[in-house]
Amino acid sequence: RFQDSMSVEKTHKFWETQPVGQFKDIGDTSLPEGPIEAATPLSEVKQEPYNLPAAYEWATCDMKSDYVCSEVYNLLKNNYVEDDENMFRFNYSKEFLSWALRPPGYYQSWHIGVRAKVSKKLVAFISGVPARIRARDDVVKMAEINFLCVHKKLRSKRLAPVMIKEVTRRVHLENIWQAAYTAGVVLPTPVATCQYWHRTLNPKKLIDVGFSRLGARMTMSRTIKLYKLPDVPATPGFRKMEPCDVPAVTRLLRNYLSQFIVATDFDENDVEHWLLPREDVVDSYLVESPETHDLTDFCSFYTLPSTILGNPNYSTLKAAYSYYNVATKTTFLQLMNDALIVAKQKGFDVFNALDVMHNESFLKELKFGPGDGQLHYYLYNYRLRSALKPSELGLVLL
Ligand code: NHW
Repeated sequence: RFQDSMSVEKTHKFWETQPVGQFKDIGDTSLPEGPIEAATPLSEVKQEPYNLPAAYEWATCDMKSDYVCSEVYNLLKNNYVEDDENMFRFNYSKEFLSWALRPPGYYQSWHIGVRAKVSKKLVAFISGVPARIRARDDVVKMAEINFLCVHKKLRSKRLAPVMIKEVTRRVHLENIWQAAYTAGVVLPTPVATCQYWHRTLNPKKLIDVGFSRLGARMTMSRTIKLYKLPDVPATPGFRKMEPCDVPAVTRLLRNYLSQFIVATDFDENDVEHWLLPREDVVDSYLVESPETHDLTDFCSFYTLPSTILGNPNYSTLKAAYSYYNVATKTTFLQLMNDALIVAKQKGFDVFNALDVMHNESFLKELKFGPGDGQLHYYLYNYRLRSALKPSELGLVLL
């Protein structure tokens, strides 16, 4: 089977019309970095929503409403991203969605549903949240687009392009002209192509559900021994992050992220929202020096279970996803080993990490194995001279 990079590029009737890097421009270093199209006056932004097929209507989703949050949850639970073999489907929790969609300064108008006019059933969704993302020296206000989902029965009807145009319009109305998003599919054109790595925590279950296979010349008991972890973290001063840590964590993180070519630009409000621990949503730990009480190291992961499709014994795969990590005094190896230990204690079956930032420095030694899918990062209306290496990216989207 040919890999994406070798296969013939598909045509993209929609994406060819959008201000994104195009395949034909790859390698053309004469094109300038930065916005592809200039911002237009707000009075020139289309005031009315795009047209939907007659049976459907737009609905702005109030994610503060438990009922609406449940509707979005159920749409995604049944129709969102599956692996290539259709064995697993992401099952973002309601609490997670409420967190992911309501960061500081969020716009309710960017939480966009499509409903059937008669039944009012929610059949599609797309969302944006505001973020500052730095590309080289340029800190840009962007929308992070996520949770694009069309009900399985409405696929391949070109609904997605209309939804993307509508979210673009509503982002423009807030005078924001750039966006960042990730996808497993190849579109024009990735700013980076990353890989997921998986660290087995519960080998028996992962093998039983078909997530992994027993290695060659391995028995189950040898496999269990291979992935065994200590019961408690090893680093002195390793503890859960607390509200009083927000200023120091922000300093640690800002300093760390400044070295990457494209990175998130977190201030204290962002750190409070995105990194303070929330049960079953996001976990953050840090190392406080026992002598000086300085915060020297930080690690975090978010909770994203997947539904196991059609397995008689198990219904949910409990997965932790590496989020932002900073090591200044402890080694990344020891820090992330402690992250694995707490994730195991919390009952996760697997710990996933992308090869972004300095993650390569611990993946192999901590017994992560490469996954099969790739995750492509994209920017909308922002050009970089050439694609980045994963290690040049300081950005993790949910
Ligand atoms: S990626 C997860 C996306 N969701 C899923 O995979 C869930 C399961 N699949 C579905 O629900 C994280 C449907 O298959 C979807 C497509 C809805 C994906 N990104 O309606 P049609 C995100 O949420 C293009 C972008 O017939 P469909 C990030 C495709 O290439 N484009 O297809 C979202 C084709 O265009 P082309 C995607 O299968 C970022 C067209 O859609 C895409 O019924 C969004 C076909 O449409 C994807 N993941 O529905 C962009 N998948 O030109 C934000 C397919 O190739 C951009 N397509 O002909 C920035 C906007 C804000 C700017 C502000 C300045």
